[in-house]
Amino acid sequence: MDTNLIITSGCKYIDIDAYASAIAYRELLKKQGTAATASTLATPNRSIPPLILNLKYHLDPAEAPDNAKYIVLDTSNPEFFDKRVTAENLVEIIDHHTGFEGYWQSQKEVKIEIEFIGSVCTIIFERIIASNRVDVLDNDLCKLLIAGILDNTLNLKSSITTDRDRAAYEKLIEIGKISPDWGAEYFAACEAEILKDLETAIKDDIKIEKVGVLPEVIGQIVVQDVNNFAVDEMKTVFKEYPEWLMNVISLKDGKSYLYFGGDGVQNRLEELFSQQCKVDGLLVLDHFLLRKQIMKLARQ
Ligand SMILES: [Mn+2]
Repeated sequence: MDTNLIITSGCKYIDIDAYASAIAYRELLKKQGTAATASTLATPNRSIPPLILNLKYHLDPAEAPDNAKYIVLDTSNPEFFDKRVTAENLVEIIDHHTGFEGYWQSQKEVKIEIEFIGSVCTIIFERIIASNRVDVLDNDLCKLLIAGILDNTLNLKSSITTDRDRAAYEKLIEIGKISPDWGAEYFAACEAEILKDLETAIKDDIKIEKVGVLPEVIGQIVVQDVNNFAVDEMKTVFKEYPEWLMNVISLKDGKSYLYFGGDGVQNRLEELFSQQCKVDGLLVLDHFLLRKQIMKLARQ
């Protein structure tokens, strides 16, 4: 396609929220007469299982013309943008992570929408509706957006879930005539990928960013039941890092199990969460928090 407008996301890995929102935004722009491609140099992580890759929508090859302009979704920290993005070729950012809103407000030439809601897929869905382009929302595109919303909000149960996310989910189910089982099917497909290779699943979702008192290296994984989680296998992933934190979200009991390593980390975490560890190297929160919420807490 003859276009220089490229929709992309972060540089290390991309998750289903970035993947689905980039594809849906491309489809919306196309319908509006603006040709765009959606591509990444990053690795799709385990939130994009074969079930998703077998839908009819895909990313485009990551070829970029010299005069390419970029739209970045699902991240606003310039350090982590897709490697093709520069200060000169960036035109728009849509994100739901905190920390860089102020910086981008001062960069007047870049269009910005950064809101702390459940998922970027919700924002793209709302844009489709606001543009009167509900006709782009066929069955497969609805499935993609629903997967992004459910993954990033933990099945709409995370406290970052807003009424906007819930409304987007309900409307997508209705518009695409999607079976209410689609969410469970999607989560089962992700879990199967994780169990196949836990180490890779963890590695493909590590954030390296220094925020407040937190260790610089933070992993996250969602499991049905923490009792089936292979803690020793997880720890081998972090061997190379002097300090690290792993957020294991256990859906069964609705808690975050924060495993960590490194000198002084225990004291810093106990202070941040105003809570003592019952076992060394593990802090159990009585409710689950997403990594972005933990990072937001540490920024305050
Ligand atoms: Mn996201």
